[in-house]
Amino acid sequence: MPTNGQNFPEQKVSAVLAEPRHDWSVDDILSILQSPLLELVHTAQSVHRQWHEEGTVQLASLLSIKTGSCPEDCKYCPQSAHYAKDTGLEKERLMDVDTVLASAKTAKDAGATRFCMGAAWREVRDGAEFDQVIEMVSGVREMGMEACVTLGMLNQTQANRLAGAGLTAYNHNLDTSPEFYNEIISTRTYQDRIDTIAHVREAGITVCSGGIIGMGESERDRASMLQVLSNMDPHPESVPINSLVPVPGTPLENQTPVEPMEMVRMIATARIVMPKSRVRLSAGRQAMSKETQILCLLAGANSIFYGEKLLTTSNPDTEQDIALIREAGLQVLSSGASEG
Ligand code: SAM
Ligand code: DTB
Ligand code: SF4
Repeated sequence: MPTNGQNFPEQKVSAVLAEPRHDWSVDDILSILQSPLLELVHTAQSVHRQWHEEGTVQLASLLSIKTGSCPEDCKYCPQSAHYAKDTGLEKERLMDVDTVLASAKTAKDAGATRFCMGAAWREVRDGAEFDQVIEMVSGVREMGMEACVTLGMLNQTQANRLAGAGLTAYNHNLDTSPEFYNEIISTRTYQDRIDTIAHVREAGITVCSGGIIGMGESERDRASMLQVLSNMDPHPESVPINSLVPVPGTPLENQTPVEPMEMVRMIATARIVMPKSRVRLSAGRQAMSKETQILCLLAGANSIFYGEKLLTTSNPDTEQDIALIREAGLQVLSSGASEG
C-alpha cells in the first residue's frame, strides 16, 4: 500500500492549520497522501474540526437534464457519443423546465439542500436551450435551494448570465493531473478547463472542481491534480472526489477498482490542503462499504451526492444514506446553513 515510510510533514500541516496555503508543491502533497494512514486521518480530522461546524454533511442531489451523445471523448464517460454503440446509452433531449423543477422539489422534500443539474454538452451555446437552463436555475433558487450546474465549457458572458440567474456553484472538474490528462481526453485541453473555471470565478459564482481516481493514474498524478486545485486562490469552494464508476462499453470498463483506503487517503489529503472547502465524497459510493464511507467522513468529507441516481449510474438509496449519517453520529446540513 502507498506508504513510503516518510514521517508526516508536521511543519507544513501546522502552517495549514493557521491559514489556507496556495503554494503547495506536488512533493508536499504526495508525502501527505503517502503518510501513515492513521496519522493522515487524524490530521485531516483536526484540520476539518478547525474550519467546519462539527458533524454536518451536505446532501447534494444530482439530475441529468440532458443525457448522452456528447461530442467529447472522455474515456470514463458513458455519455460520450464516441462509445455510444458500446454503452447503448440513448440520446435524450434537454428536459423541460417544469419536469426539472418537480425533481428539485422531490429532492428538497427528501432533505437535499443543493440541486445539481448536468448536461452532456461540450460547451454552452447561446440560444433557446441555454435560456431554459437559466429558467431552471432561477426556479431552483426560488425554491430556497442552492443551484449548481455542469454544462461543459463556457465564456465570460455566459458565466455572467448564470450569475445573474442566482447560480450558486458551477461544477467543472479537472478530472486528473495535467500530466495524465492526455491519456483520458483528447477533444479539449487542460487549459480550456482552467479558463472555464476562471470565467466562473470572475462572474462571482462559487467554483466546484475536483476529479476522479481509479483511471490508471499514479499517486503522483493524484497529488498533482490536488496541487493545481490547491494553488487556486481562493480554493474551489467544493471539491468533488469521484472514484471511477467503470461503465461497460467505455474504454475504462476494465480498470482495477480503487482500493477503499485510496479513496480515504485522497479525501484526507484534499481536506488538509484545502481546509475550508467542502469536500464531496462523490461517484463510486455504490461500490463502497458503509465502513469505508464512514472513514471518508472521518477524513474530512462533508458532502455527498444524495438520491438514487448520479447522472446515468446508480447511487445508494436515500434511506440507506440517512441511516449511515445517523450511525456516524452526524447531522444533515439544513438549508440556509449551507449557503456561502
Ligand atoms: N459535460 C460536462 C463536463 O464534462 O464538464 C458536465 C457533465 S460530466 C458527466 C461531469 C463530471 O462527471 C466529469 O467531469 C467527471 O469528473 C464525472 N464523471 C463522469 N463519468 C464518470 C464516471 N464513470 N465515474 C466517475 N466520475 C465520472
Ligand atoms: C462530479 O464530480 N460527479 C458528478 C457531478 N460532478 C456532475 C457526476 C458523476 C457521474 C458518474 C457517472 C454517471 O452517473 O453517469
Ligand atoms: Fe461529455 Fe462531460 Fe461526459 Fe466528457 S464528461 S463525455 S464532456 S458529458
